Amino acid sequence: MLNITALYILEKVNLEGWKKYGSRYYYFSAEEKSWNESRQDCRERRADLVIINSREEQEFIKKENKYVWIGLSDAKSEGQWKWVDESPLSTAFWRSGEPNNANGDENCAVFSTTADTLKAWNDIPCSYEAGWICESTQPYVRRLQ
Ligand code: 2F8
Ligand code: CA
Repeated sequence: MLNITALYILEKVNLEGWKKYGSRYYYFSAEEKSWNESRQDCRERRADLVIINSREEQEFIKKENKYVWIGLSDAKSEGQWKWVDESPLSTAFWRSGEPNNANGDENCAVFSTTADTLKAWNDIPCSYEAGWICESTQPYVRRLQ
């Protein structure tokens, strides 16, 4: 049986994957996966891929300087970008010239930071591997049975 101290340490280790920004928590992966596998990982953490609703949130993610999937895709209908909660895209931060659906096969959005601009998103094939960011109202803490 685990004692209270051991449980506390386990919770602390798990919480370290999450960062708080505003009222939300963000999990930055240490691995790389496809967009679908990344989304699945978020769901297993009681979260979903990040939805970016503001310039401030975009700035927060840019500071991490990582190549990561965000919860934005046009896989269901080409050119109709939707967030994972089905909401349509309003404020966008595409890189110059993006999204371009290169080779007719780019349906998922990745955060690909460049210097001196907030315009960081690119569409790439969903099967490519990248890191990912999950977003949740609460950090998920896995408890051992
Ligand atoms: O020049 C922009 C173009 O660059 C790459 O293709 C050559 C990107 N592809 C990948 O990162 C897989 C395109 O998405 C991007 O539009
Ligand atoms: Ca592209």
